[in-house]
This record gives sequence, structure tokens and C-alpha cells, in this order.
Amino acid sequence: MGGGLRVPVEHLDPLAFKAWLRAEALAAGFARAGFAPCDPFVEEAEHLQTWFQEGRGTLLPYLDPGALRDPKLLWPQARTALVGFFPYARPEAVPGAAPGSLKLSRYLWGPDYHMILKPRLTRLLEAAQARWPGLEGRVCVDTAPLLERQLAARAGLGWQGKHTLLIAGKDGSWGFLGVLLLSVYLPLDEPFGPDQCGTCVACLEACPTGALEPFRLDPARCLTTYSIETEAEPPVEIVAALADSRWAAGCDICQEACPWNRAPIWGDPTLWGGPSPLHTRSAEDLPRGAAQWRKLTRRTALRRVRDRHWRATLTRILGL
Ligand code: B12
Repeated sequence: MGGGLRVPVEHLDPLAFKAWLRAEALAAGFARAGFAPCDPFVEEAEHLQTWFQEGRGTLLPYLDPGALRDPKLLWPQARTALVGFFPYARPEAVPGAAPGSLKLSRYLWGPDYHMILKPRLTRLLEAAQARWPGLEGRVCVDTAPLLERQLAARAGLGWQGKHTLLIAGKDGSWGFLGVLLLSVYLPLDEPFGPDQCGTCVACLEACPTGALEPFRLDPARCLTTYSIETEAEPPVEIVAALADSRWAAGCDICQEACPWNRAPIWGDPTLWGGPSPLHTRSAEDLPRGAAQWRKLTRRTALRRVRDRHWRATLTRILGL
């Protein structure tokens, strides 16, 4: 990443600085990068309130409806958000393709994405600070209370599809979002206009548990919630859907059904590597002990799933 010369702050041209930042983000592997204001989410606030009042956040207690309403509650200095879309899908990463294997979501194919995106955004911030003295920033990838998909739409990257995920137009939805909050006002990008889902309901119809209504998800019915987020016992119909579909970690069904993912942008093979044995081993040979689980999930995003949680999911799917 080119650090460049230190420029006196009075000579900084925000437009040129923004163009440089975007170019650096693209060079760092983001397929799309845009700039959004860090203003409160006014239109979204009402939907958020209803969503939480309906109890949809119950199984995800870390979600804080108050904090989500305004990026400045996360970091008061936030003025502009650089939002990037980082592709991760691989053409050869087809969950369940190996004989007898269970399905693990595409986002689990390679190393932990937090470990890939965060250092890149941190280096970008450091390079930006070398050019803009006094600039402050915060890197957010997934774990901060921040409506990343809504920020991405504001930054013009795409729209929130009916499955609630960010669809980056012809590039599809197989991408992580990363955000760099900056303490300075930069020229903004045009927010993405109306969604492009049209009358399509492929994702809603494909979801085996009926977790989706247009533009809203019920986490209490989403398979991912039960294999990744919570050890709570799923209702019987969810257990049946896990067993039928064989999704052992995460679930890609709504995205597989999406026509925008027919010719998606692929992730860099040098980053995402090959599959872990969890993707390819037959179900009977999957690890069941804690030590083996720790070894096989080292430096992967599955590390946060405890071995007893993994065993419980295997039992639900295989009935052992
Ligand atoms: C919590 C969480 C989950 C939860 C809840 C998902 C969800 N849809 O909110 C669970 C565990 C289920 C989950 C699953 C997955 N996740 Co997740 N998750 C998050 C996380 C950490 C927070 C999301 C959040 O704040 N949700 C809160 C709810 C309230 O947000 P919301 O649904 O967008 O709220 C709006 C709608 O409900 C809408 N609405 C409500 N009512 C109504 C009514 C009408 C009429 C309308 C129009 C709208 C509307 O308005 C609300 C406000 O705008 C984000 C990272 C981040 N910080 O953003 C990653 C994130 C969203 N997840 C991600 C991924 C990859 C996944 C999975 C694909 C992983 C997998 N393969 O298993 C699945 C996809 C499931 C799905 N269809 O959403 C990526 C998505 C990337 C992308 N391209 O969009 C993110 C952005 C992480 C990242 N940094 O890359 N996830």
C-alpha cells in the first residue's frame, strides 16, 4: 500500500484524498468501495424498533437497538464511512460437494475473514494518517454495533436485498463488508437508489424454514443462528430442516437462490486457500472431540463455535 508523502493539511484536497483512498481500498482487495455519511439512520429507525419489539433480537443479545440507530454512538468522531465489499466466494467452494460431506457456508471456506479484512483496513488507515495529519479512524468488520449493510447502500455499493444482505449489483452478494470510520468530512458517493429485487421472491421461497419476509429476517428461524450464534435448542421444525438440508455451519440457501449470484465476482484464491477437512470429510469422520475441533478450526471463523455446540449440531443432523 503506497504511504506517499506527508502533505501539509492546508494543501489537502478532499476530492483527491477520497480518490486516493478508494484506489487504495480497491488495491487492498475490496471489489467496491464507497463513501457514506455517518448520520443517524432516520428511515431505518422505525423498522428497527418494530423488529426488536417483535422480539427478533432475542437470540442475538449483543444487538443493541439504541446503538444501531446512529454510527456516532459507536464513535462520536465519526464523520465519513469508507465501506468496502470484499468478495469471498470461490467457484470450487460448493458446500456439500464432497461425497458424504455436510455443508459449511462459503464464508467459512478459508481463514477467518476478520483476520484478512481488519489488517487491510488498519494499514489503509495508517497510510491515510500519513497523508492527513490528525486524521483519526476506527476499523469495523462485523463485530461493532453498526448497520454495515445500510452504510454500504448509503455508500452506493448496492442494495439490501429481500434476504437482507447487501447485493453489489452484478457482483452479487458473496462479499464481506468492512468499514473504516473517519473523523473528517469527505465528499460522499451517491446512495444506491431503490432495490433491484423487483418481483423476485426466490430467496423467500428457497428458505426451508420461512425465516424471510421481504427485507426482514427472523433470526429465530434462520439455520445460521442455531449452528453459529446460539446454543439454544432449536424448535423441532428447525431441527428437521437442519437434518434435511445438512447445513452444519451457517447456511447459504437464500444467496444460492438469488439470480444476482448467477455470475458473481469471485474471491482471491490466494487469500481463501483450499477447503478445510471440515468441508470435505464425510460426515462420519468429522471431529467430535474438543482437541481435534480446536486444531481444525484454528484461525478460522468457526473458532467461536464451541466444540459442544458443533457436536449438538452434528447430532441434530445425523441423529447420532
Ligand atoms: C447479527 C448478524 C447476523 C444474524 C442476523 C442477520 C440479519 N439479517 O440481521 C444471523 C446470525 C442470522 C446472521 C446470518 C448471516 N450473516 Co450476518 N451479520 C450480523 C451482523 C453482526 C449484525 C446485523 C444486524 O445488525 N442485524 C440487525 C437487523 C435489525 O438488521 P436488518 O435486518 O438489516 O434491519 C433492517 C431490516 O430488518 C429492515 N426491516 C425491518 N422491518 C421491515 C419492514 C419493511 C417493510 C422493510 C422494507 C424493511 C424492514 O429495516 C431494518 C433497519 O434497516 C452483521 C455485521 C454488521 N455489523 O452489520 C453480519 C452480516 C450482516 N452477516 C453477514 C453474513 C455473510 C451472514 C450470512 C450469509 C452467513 C452465513 N452464510 O451463514 C448469514 C445470512 C443470513 C441472512 N439472510 O441475513 C455479512 C453480510 C454481507 C453482505 N453481503 O450483506 C455481514 C454484513 C458481516 C460482514 N461484515 O460481512 N448474521
